[in-house]
Parts: sequence; C-alpha cells; structure tokens
Amino acid sequence: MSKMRNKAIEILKANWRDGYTVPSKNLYPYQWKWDSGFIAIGLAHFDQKMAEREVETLLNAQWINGFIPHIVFHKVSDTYFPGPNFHRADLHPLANKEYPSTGMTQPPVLGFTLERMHEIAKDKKESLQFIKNNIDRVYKNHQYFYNNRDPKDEGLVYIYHNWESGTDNSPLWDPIFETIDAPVYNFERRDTSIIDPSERPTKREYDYYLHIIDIAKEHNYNDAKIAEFSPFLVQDPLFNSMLIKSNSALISLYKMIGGNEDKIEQLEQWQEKSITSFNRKLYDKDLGAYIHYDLRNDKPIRMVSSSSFSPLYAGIPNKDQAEALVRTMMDKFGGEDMYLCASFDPSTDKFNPKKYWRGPVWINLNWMLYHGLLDYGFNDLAQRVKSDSIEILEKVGFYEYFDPRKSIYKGDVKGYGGSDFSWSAALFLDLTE
Ligand code: 2M8
Repeated sequence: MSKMRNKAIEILKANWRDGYTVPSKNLYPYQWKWDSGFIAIGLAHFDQKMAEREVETLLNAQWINGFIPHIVFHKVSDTYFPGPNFHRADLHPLANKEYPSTGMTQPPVLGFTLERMHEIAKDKKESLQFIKNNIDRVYKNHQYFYNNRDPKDEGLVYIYHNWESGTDNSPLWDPIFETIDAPVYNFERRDTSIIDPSERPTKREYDYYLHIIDIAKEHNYNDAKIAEFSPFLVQDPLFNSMLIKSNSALISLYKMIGGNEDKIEQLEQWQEKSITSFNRKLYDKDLGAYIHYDLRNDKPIRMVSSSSFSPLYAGIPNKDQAEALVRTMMDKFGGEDMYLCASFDPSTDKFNPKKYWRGPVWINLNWMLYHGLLDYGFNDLAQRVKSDSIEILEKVGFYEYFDPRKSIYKGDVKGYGGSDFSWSAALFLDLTE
C-alpha cells in the first residue's frame, strides 16, 4: 500500500504546474474545475500549502458574477483542442480579464473540498485562516448558480453543455443530440492522437459539443439567452447533488468560523427548496433511481447511470429511496463479475465498458458513492465500492477510467484514457489514508 501511496504522490507532484495541477500531462494540459477540487483533497494528505494553492488558483479565475469556469487556460498548449481561441470566454462582459478560460462550468466541488481539506489539515489554525480568506468566493459561486441557472425558480440548476456535467459522452445525452441539427466541423482533434479513439467520444459527438458552444458564443455567454436558446439544457442529479453537498459544507464551515448568519440562512433556504424539488422532480420510483431532466424538451431522461446514485452523497434520499437506490445498484451494476460502479447501466445495449463515460468505472464517482453509502449506513456496500476502487488501481495503475468487468483483468491489462491521472491518484490517497 505504501508503494502505491508513494506512486500517487509522485504523480501529483509531476502533474503540478506552479499553482495548479493538470489532470493528465498531454491529454489535459490545463486546470479543470472539478478535477481541481478532488486533486486538492489528495494534495492535502502530503502538502497542505499545495492543496490551498490549488484551490486559490482556481478561485482567482472566478468571474465578477461569481461564475467559475470549467477550464482555466493558464499556459498555451498545442496538445488540447478546443483551446481559448475557440471558447472565447472574453465575449462575456464579466469574464475574468486575467485568466483565459472556457465560458462553461463544471460540478460545484469547492464547498466539500474545503471541508475535507480542513479535516485532513495538520495545521488547523492555518487551515481555518485559509477558509476565512476564501469561503465567500465559494458562496458567491453558489449565489451565481441559484440566481442565473434556475429560470423556473425550482432550486434546481441547469447545465447547458454535456461538458458541464463532467460525464461528457454518457448515453444520457444521445437523445438530446438527436434533436440538434449540428453542422459538420472541420477541426483537428488532439485527444485521439494521444488516446485510442475507441476509448474517446466520436468526431460526430464533437460536432455537437462545438455547436452548443457556438450558440452560447452567439449570445456572448449570457445566461438568460442560453436558458432561452441553448438546445442542451438539463437538470443533472450529479451536478445538483454536488451543489447541495457543497451547500451543507458551507453551512458547517460558516458555523465554525462564526458570524455570517445571513449567508447561513440563505444557504439553508436553498437547501430546503432544492432537496424538496430534487425528490419531487428527479426521483423515478419505477426505476428506483434518480434521473436527469431535459429542460429544453421538457421531459425526463429515464436512464440509470452512476450519477443516479450520487444524491446519497448529499443526504437527499429518504430511507426508502436510499434502499431502492441500493437495490437498483445491486441489480443492474453489482453482478459478481462487475467492479462497482460502472458509469452507465450495464443492463442496457448503450453500455460500453471501454468507452469513457459510457460504462467504465471512474474513481471520483466511486469516492462520492463510498461516502454516501457510509452516511446512510450501508457499510458493506460502501466497503465494496472502496475495495473495488483500490483493487482496480492496484491491478492496472492510476489510469483515468477502468473496465468494470472483472473477467478481463488477467494477463496484460491496462486502464483506459490518460495514464498518471491526477484525481485517481489524489482520491486513492484519501481512500487509503
Ligand atoms: C474530460 O473532459 C474534457 C472536457 O472537459 C475532455 O474530454 O477534453 C471529462 O472526464 C471531465 O469530467 C474531466 O474534468 C476532464 C479532465 O479530467 O476530462
């Protein structure tokens, strides 16, 4: 174990770029928002200062309206497409002038990241000071979400791009893309010259990804216009669970530092409304799972993915719902030959065990599910998610994603996607502390 821990630390140090960490050397040469949160949790296990700098660098890229972008393009790199010249976040009048970025965001990790970092911190006094200096910026980010991403005032925020979900090419999005008339773009992919294209999204999928950005750009990334015109507009249970979990973390942290009653009250109001709507709108009793809601086409997306179980991490389900989630997880994802937890329903023909977010296991989702299951007292299943994660990493190393089928792990197997992947290393450190 200590050999693996040393290797994980080595990877994180090698991916460190003076103030932030790249997810994987050539494949992802910038700072990504949700990666950054998970990575900071790992960094905190061996270098509190590094962890704090990771978070601070991301927060420095925040926009005037509280928005935090999904990628911060710190240094020019020719190994990634699309870069800053395609995204053109500067079209938005309130964009950060100093840090070029994308004009979309990613799941709100920072609240629970700060809380976990504080639990890990050896120097609690210094950590508390760090929280005091930075917590309002995270609060402002949540305020941005509720004020700009919830057009029907439901307490559920939308994402306007599949890249905002973090689960980029999940089959969840297939029916939405079928409604979109995207042109065929002429561009040079970089990811597929680094990674086997069979493990990445298709060229046609990239056309949709670029087209949705082009529509947002036509409106200078104005939120109200995006809500009106983006062909992709979804309420995502994973994204909203992470926001709700981060709200809870901010409430605890504000209580710890004292004062800020107005912010605590506001956070509690958001919580109550969000959790009520979440259970009303995103819980599908027949499936025994939480689902996504397609706000643009006004219909539920009735598919089960690992995101369907993420509300456990935010304390959203009641006891009956939590038990139903566990049954669904065991029935569909938990067969004897399967490592938990595949990213998409293995009992469907959309499941692909090798292709990115269409089936493989991801360590960040497993980390959230592990904590969620523990919180609800499903100790055995929580331990299985944890030991499955550790076993896979020990077998093949710190890859980006992994085949859930146990039977293939013999002989010369490897993980998929990028190698020396930062959040796999970081969360291994946290799971095995
Ligand atoms: C993947 O997404 C990026 C775009 O954001 C890409 O494919 O180029 C996703 O797995 C995403 O969740 C992750 O944050 C990012 C960096 O690890 O890579």
